[in-house]
Amino acid sequence: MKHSVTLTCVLLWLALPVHAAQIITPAQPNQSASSGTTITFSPIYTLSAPQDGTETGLGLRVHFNSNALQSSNVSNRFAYGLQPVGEITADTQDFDADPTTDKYFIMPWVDVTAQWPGADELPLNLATITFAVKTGFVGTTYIRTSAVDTADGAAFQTTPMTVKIAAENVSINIKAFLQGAYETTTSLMRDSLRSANLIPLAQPYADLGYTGAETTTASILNTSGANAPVDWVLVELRDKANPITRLAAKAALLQRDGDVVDAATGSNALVFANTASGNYFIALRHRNHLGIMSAAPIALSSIPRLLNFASPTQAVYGQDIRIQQGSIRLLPTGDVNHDNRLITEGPGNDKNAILSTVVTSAANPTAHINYQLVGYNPADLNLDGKTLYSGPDNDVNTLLGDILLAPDNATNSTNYIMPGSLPN
Ligand SMILES: [Ca+2]
Ligand SMILES: [Ca+2]
Ligand SMILES: [Ca+2]
Ligand SMILES: [Ca+2]
Repeated sequence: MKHSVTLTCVLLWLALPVHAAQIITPAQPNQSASSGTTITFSPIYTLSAPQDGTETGLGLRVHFNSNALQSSNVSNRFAYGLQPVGEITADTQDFDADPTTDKYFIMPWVDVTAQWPGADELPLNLATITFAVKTGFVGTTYIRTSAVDTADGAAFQTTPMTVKIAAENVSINIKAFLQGAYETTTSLMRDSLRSANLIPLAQPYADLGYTGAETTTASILNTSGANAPVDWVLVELRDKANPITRLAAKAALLQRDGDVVDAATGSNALVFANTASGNYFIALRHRNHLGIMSAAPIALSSIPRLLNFASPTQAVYGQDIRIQQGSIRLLPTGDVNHDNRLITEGPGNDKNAILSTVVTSAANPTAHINYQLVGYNPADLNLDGKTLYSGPDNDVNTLLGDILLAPDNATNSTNYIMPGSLPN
């Protein structure tokens, strides 16, 4: 009796198919990347001995950290038994036992005839999965796999892919002049805002949709001479394929001699942290001057690249609206209301914005039209620290001159609308 039980067990064991472990190994287990680039994950499939290749398929989850990576494409999928790729799903049950891999998607292969994938195919590359490395993530992240279903009785073994994402910076030297502040006698810009202690310590570009945390220091604002700060400016890196899209921005200080410098350090090299080397449109904006942008995308890397908007040979995007002043070029002043146009007559005009700033100020309770309003104000078009609607050094005349002499205003009409060239 005892003998027959043993024999029955042996026969039963022989009757069962001999199943192996299904094994996934990344083609490149260790990769290095930087933000803005892409990496590929190629899961290589094989079986532990015997490699008979007669399985019913595999349901493979691919796990990744969505803070570091964005799944962008699955290609070259092994065709036999192929089923559609699943949606990207939150890994709330943490199937791969790694809490940092918060998302997964499923790639299934099914063969009811248990001939998957075929012995001559092993080892085989199941797919090429492309991930974009997200901007801002620095450190090590993993792509792991787990099995929804293995072939009947098969174990599952997997090795993760390790991705080390290094910080990458790009650096630019920018030079530009603002018409409102420019003084022909010195060929420098005036620093009246600075000398009147009106330049804020924190960047002032929330009105332009920029909420960066840049600040400067009292020490930098105490600098006099050619390197004295004139005002804050905003530098933008825009998408080479779509120049309306701002990919990165940095508020910086403009010096009297035209250098745009880091607000915290005073360095001429403006460094954009966690930004991949590559081609970008570069735009320069100011609170009340029309902005400007490079004519074409410019290759940036960690080695500072010079962009001189003051030079007539620096090509600019769209119509060249810069004001000619001898051999240099100036950004036109006058956009009090930040609508990327200069207007002196009719709806939305910048001239009335100056008037209403003066007459509605609490400091001017009797609403005098010729009141000199002291302060850091977008209506102060010549950046002398005073908003003035009429009289000597008023803020209206330069705006009016820009309108009358605009290249396309053939009739020198005061109701001409001068469009900015910065796409928005
Ligand atoms: Ca996980
Ligand atoms: Ca300088
Ligand atoms: Ca305007
Ligand atoms: Ca003024």
